[in-house]
Amino acid sequence: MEKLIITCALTGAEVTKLQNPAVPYTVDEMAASAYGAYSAGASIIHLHAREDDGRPAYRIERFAELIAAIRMKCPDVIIQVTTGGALGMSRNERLAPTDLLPEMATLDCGTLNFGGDDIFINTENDIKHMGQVLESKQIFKELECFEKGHVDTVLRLVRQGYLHAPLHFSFVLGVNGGMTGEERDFIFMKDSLPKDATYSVAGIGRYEFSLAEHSIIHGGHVRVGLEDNLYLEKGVLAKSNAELVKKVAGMAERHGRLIANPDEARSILGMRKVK
Ligand code: KMH
Ligand code: ZN
Repeated sequence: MEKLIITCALTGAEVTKLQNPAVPYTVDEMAASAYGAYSAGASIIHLHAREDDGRPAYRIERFAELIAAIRMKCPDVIIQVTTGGALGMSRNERLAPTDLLPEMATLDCGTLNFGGDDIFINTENDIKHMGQVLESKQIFKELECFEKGHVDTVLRLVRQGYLHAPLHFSFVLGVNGGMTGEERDFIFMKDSLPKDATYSVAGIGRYEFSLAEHSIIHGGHVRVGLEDNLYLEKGVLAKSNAELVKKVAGMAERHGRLIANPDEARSILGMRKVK
């Protein structure tokens, strides 16, 4: 089996320090959290920006500061910027960090309810436009799919010539409004992919570690982090992103799966160039 690529989603846009004081906001907090995750085995950092008070940010200056601070501490880590941003951001706001030409970025592949009155909007034209922006800038895409219809959309857009290989998917399962994160959901998603595609799994909330284990066993990759889940175990808040990564690294060891370093991750995913 390939080595395991662990992604750490440091902070996202929705969780707060009121829910868990370890959620990083400031540039220093983000860099320290990235370093902890990287030292524990993460080779990809999934990056959202926050202002110091925790508000989601899309300012290119803030992303530039964050990337520089993370690079200082983790020179070879793969930085994956979000283009999902936060609910309510426009297409151009969400694309802002791609002007920094990061090595990797997410592409969200369908609309879904996001709890209460919230909707995470990704129209077909959004996906086509944002996908073409990433490809034209040679930024490696991670295709975020919250349910099976999103996978089908990607495969259709590939057939129609709007999106191109390499196809690397992220199944984000367990969002209220998307697909749940039971084992059968994961199997259905992974069995729907073409043979040469790669995938990582991000379980939201209580699904984080059960899905990580299924993916480790089946040869997929794993995303964990405070963006997705605030708890180390039921009723116990995680003290850091590093703690969540360490838990997955321990699981991988028990299953005999080695952990990929960033360059190994680049090669497994077929990333075009090492920056
Ligand atoms: N904050 C969510 C609405 C991504 O990073 O690409 C979207 C999100 C997806 O987190
Ligand atoms: Zn995200």
